[in-house]
Amino acid sequence: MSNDKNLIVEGKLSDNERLKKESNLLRGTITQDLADDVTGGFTADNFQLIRFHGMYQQDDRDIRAERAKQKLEPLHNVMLRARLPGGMITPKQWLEIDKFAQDYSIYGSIRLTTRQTFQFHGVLKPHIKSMHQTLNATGIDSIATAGDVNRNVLCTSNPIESEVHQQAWQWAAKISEHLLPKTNAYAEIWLNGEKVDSTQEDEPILGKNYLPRKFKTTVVIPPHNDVDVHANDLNFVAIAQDDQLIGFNVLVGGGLAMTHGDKSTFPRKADDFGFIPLDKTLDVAAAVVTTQRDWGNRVNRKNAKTKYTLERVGVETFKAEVEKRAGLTFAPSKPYEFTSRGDRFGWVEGIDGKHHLTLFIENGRILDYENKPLKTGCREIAKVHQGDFRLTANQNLIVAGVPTEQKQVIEDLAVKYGLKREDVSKQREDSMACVSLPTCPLAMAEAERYLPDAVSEIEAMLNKHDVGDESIIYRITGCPNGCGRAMLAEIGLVGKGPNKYNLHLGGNREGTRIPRMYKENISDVEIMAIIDELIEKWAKQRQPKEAFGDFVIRAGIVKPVIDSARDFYE
Ligand code: SRM
Ligand code: SF4
Repeated sequence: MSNDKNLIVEGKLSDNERLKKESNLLRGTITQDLADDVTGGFTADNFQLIRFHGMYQQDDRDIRAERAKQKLEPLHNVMLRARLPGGMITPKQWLEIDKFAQDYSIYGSIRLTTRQTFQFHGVLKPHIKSMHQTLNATGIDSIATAGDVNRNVLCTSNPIESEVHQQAWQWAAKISEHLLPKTNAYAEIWLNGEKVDSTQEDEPILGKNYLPRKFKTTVVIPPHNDVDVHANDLNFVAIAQDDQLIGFNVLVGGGLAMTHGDKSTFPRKADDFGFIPLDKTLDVAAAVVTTQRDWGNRVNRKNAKTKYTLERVGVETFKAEVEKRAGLTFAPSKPYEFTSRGDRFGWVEGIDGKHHLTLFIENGRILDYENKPLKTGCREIAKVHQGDFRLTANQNLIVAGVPTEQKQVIEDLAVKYGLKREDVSKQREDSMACVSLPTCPLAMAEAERYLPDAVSEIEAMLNKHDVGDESIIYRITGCPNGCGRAMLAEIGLVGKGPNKYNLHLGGNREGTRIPRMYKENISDVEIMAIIDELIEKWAKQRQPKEAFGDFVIRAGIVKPVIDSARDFYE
């Protein structure tokens, strides 16, 4: 690195840079691959390029070895991730996605994600185009939900302060649109759109080589931090006065992923840049994205996210560049506080007199289970519901905007189909896992399939130690990429190998402290023994209302992570 202030990393560019550059603005040869029915997969660069269109090629890892034995190629299929800014979806749209999942996906499920959208897993090549066309016909797309672009923009699912929510949600949608790729590739390939000469196209914000790495944005309404701002590159913290949005505090450079054994990678909290008025929102969004576009590391993808750019060039240098590009000076941040992250389950009444029902969906997996036909239940609700649905960043579902006269109808359906249950503990509601096996190619250990039993064990421990009415933010991710956001949990498990996890402790309930590694590479049995002992200590020695994550710090069981770039591996 020889340039001033290390603004640009010099060296051989990563291969992803070549493929983006040669992709003809994300077209590649996807159309040819689609027509090739000899393989169920996508070849060479297209394997990566379909991500920019919201799809990942996968195969079921449970049956991979068996198919190899039979000399069959893996059962290639795609996972699709939709773009739903702020997680908003109408009942009509729900009915369409339900039908598609039922008729054309291997697993039949609708999987709600930690970023307020849904995924179809297991769509075979012959159905991919019709999937996009079905979605498009209902007003949904999957543009830029993966790849080196700005992803689905999150927004607090807060149906109570509905006026501010409505305004914040509109900003989430506007930011999402503003930062989308402008290439016509998606329409041409999937929707039979008219062909456009790509040399005549421009990508004024993302650039023709797109971003160095994925980029994530939220709009958050304090005091709820349900979107987990510190997992995101760019956050707009809503500041309201007299129930009207007046502007945002801007936080930049959060992110949770790391690589086992590589200390140049680490989770990092976002930095506070200051306050901006509403009319500067899109300019600031573009300025942060273009600064990261120009300064982000295009040599080493492991150090390419905004969080590493800030560490390399310095927060003040990055911020000054954003000010220059956006044509403003950040004002000091307005005061705000995060006090919670979880969703508010059950019914709440909004200021508009409408009712909102938050349903707990374990692992976000909507499927018809024995005794719990969740998918049918959602379908039946969608058939009569007059408001909309909101997907939460905790993989749950809100039936929003229910008029008083319809409340009982929705309630009865939710109870009938096992969507609203009395037997879900607070602990279960506060627990989360990423997808992991069998579909995730990067999974090292179970997460989604392990979570239900893992939570039952914690519930039993809480009861045993007489703190059964308490809960702990407990999250499991199948590898250090952190999709289940374990790096913002009070207890976080990070997959290391089959039935082996690193155990992290000491995050807080508000999601503003990164948990530190307490034990490395241990089994579920060892983990449960440790947690049992710690819960006992907490139950006996805690101060009034002291949360588990705060207790383990105060009791000196782990040292708090304060400045993760420097002290995470201490
Ligand atoms: Fe993620 C990759 C699932 C939220 C960090 N993530 C993946 C892939 C696509 C695996 C792959 O690259 O082939 C996983 C697909 C599994 C499957 O079968 O569905 C996957 N990520 C998920 C979801 C579905 C987890 C869930 O259980 O809900 C979430 C979808 C979000 C969405 O709708 O857009 C999901 N991923 C996250 C989050 C949490 C968040 O954003 O709030 C993170 C950590 C925050 C962050 O980005 O720092 C996250 N996912 C990653 C990474 C590491 C990125 C990095 O900085 O290095 C990867 C791997 C990569 O990009 O190389 C990854
Ligand atoms: Fe897959 Fe790892 Fe993300 Fe889990 S954390 S979904 S195992 S990439």
